[in-house]
Amino acid sequence: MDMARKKDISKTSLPSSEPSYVPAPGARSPFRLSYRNYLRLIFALIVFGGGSMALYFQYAFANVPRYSVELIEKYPKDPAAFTQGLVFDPEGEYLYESTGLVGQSSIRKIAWKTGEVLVKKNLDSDLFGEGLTLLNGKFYQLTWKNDVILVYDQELNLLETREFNREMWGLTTDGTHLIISNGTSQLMYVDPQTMQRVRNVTVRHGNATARDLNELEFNNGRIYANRFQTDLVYEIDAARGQVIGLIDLSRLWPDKERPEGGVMNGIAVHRRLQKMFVTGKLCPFLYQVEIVPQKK
Ligand SMILES: [Ca+2]
Repeated sequence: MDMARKKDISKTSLPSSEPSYVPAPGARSPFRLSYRNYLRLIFALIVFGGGSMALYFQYAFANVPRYSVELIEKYPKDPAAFTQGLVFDPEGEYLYESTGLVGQSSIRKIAWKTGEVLVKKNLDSDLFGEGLTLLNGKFYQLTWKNDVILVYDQELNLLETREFNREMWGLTTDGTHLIISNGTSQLMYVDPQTMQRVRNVTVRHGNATARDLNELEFNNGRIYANRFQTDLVYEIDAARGQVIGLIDLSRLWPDKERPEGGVMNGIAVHRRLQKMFVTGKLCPFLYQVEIVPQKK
């Protein structure tokens, strides 16, 4: 992905690739077969067998629960922060944030109820900050295309710079591995000691791949992932790599109040409270939310 696309962060609607039964008005029914397609169907039935075809259509049209959010509380936050990573410490005492853009990238310790930035360390001017997580008492901060992962102590003193020759976007942890997104449907599981990839997981939505995975948050066997350029969060069963829910955050931050480039990005679960907090790039608030079924 080039810089031009990375910076093109205008808000878009839900992905158009999602399965749907509903044809456009006036559209020809997908179930009316031409003679040629009829022959293709017969051929497919012979080759794949009826059972496999049924399975194919089951996954092709798989649907998952859709959710919205109710706002519980909102807290002030630096509106100049181009949020790329967000995580609480285990007690939820402080919030930690990674911000991006060349020349503006930083790592921050924040008093989350007031938004006060208690510690801010700027990255070297050539580095573009990305995902952030806390594992075994160390913060890991990704860089987008700089081929390095920065490792800090709990006071955000830089301990070491590790080499990782991949494009990197979002980051979380299952308590063992670093889990890294790169804007595709792939999640890379990485050993934090060796920085070697242990495995890749392809995230699927029905039989399609769930693209554009960005900021991440692992909680109770699930990974929540912002979808790049949208206000949509995928809820992913981490063990199966399967999308099991779609959460729409768009109602939190009115369009007319957003600056250019303002889009939801940043998820942090407060473990003790078991509450989800979300924010956006250049967003003036941190939102505490409750996930609720989407109204029809
Ligand atoms: Ca996160």
